[in-house]
Amino acid sequence: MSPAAPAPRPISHSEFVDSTDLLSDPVALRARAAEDGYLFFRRRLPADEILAMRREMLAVVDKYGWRQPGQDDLGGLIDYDAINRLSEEEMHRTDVGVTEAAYHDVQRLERFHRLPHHPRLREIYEQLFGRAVLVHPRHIARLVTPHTCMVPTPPHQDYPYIQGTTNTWTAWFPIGECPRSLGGLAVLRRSHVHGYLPVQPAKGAGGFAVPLCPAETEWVEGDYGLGDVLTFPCHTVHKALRCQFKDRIRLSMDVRYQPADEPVEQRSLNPHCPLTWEEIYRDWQRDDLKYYWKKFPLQMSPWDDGYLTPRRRIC
Ligand SMILES: O=C(O)CCC(=O)C(=O)O
Repeated sequence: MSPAAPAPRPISHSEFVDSTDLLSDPVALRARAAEDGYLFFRRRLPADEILAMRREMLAVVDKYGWRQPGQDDLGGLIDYDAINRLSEEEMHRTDVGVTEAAYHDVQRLERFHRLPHHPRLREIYEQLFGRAVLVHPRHIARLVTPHTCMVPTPPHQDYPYIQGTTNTWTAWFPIGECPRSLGGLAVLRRSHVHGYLPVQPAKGAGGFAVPLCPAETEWVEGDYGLGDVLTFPCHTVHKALRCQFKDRIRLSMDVRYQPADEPVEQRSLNPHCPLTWEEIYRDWQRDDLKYYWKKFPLQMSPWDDGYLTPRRRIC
């Protein structure tokens, strides 16, 4: 008789555990990361820096007429009709929640490229890696509007989209407060231990999802305050929660970090849009972050299409 398939474990939900107290103890920090497959830090980034970033992103949203009138420059109320006048095709050109023109405006913001280098973010990865940190310059902004074609980012791993080293970590942080009702990011605790999981086409950012089957047990989530940061290695499965509002925008950033002496794939050094770096740098006040990655003797690795090739998964 063949042995019966193990019964699927029930799915549970828990709250992020704050790891701030482990930042001074790299051994304990790494042990928690290895155990849980994520780290969460309350108020890691200064509130005034997040609010300044929010003001600049919302000014772009305002420029295109998608914000409701009568709110201050930090208010995230969106004109549902105005945003829904945009075609699905236009929205899908970026999949970040706004049109290509608006996304390019955000990508040109100097502050958007400066924030990921904040010493309080770098400190996390200096402690985790114990050696020089490479901040990937390819930052992603999400301006998740209530356009009807926007669906929450499906469960996925970042490795297929980033490649290079499996030791790359994502930092995800909202640009403003983000209660779970606004659709923050959740992680599947310990999912990194499975390594690469095959993908299937899915709706939502990235266009692929991992079918979860036995891996799906404990989703960890929380209400993000100003400056809170979630970080995880590139095999940790994560997804966005569904936004409960039809009139609010969720602003957030995805940034990647890796040890500078491990392989990196060329796309991680390119902008996350068709602009060139020169076009992005055009109005910057300072030069120190222009092409900063070129000072590292980087070891380049090739792109492999196979990771984003759908395969049947046996549960
Ligand atoms: O913010 C989102 O909806 C998706 C972010 C994400 O998946 C990532 O940072 O890798």
